Amino acid sequence: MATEQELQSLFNTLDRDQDGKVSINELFLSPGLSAVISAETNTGSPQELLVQYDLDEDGSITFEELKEAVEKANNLT
Ligand SMILES: [Ca+2]
Ligand SMILES: [Ca+2]
Repeated sequence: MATEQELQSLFNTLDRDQDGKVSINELFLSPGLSAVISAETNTGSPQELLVQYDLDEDGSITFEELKEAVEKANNLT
């Protein structure tokens, strides 16, 4: 479980180039944080997260997309 604030700080850490999106490469660069994201979204891997929740299919996860994924997994507190 995570709060929106915790998610935001996780997201900001993952977004290394600070373009407002977390790409699959950025997920692979931080395996520990990726594992947290996988757990919070009930997905098995960054690829699965992208397949299921990259709603506009740009290859990156925005904070809105991440939040929705965590909400759908019932892990947002
Ligand atoms: Ca980025
Ligand atoms: Ca996207």
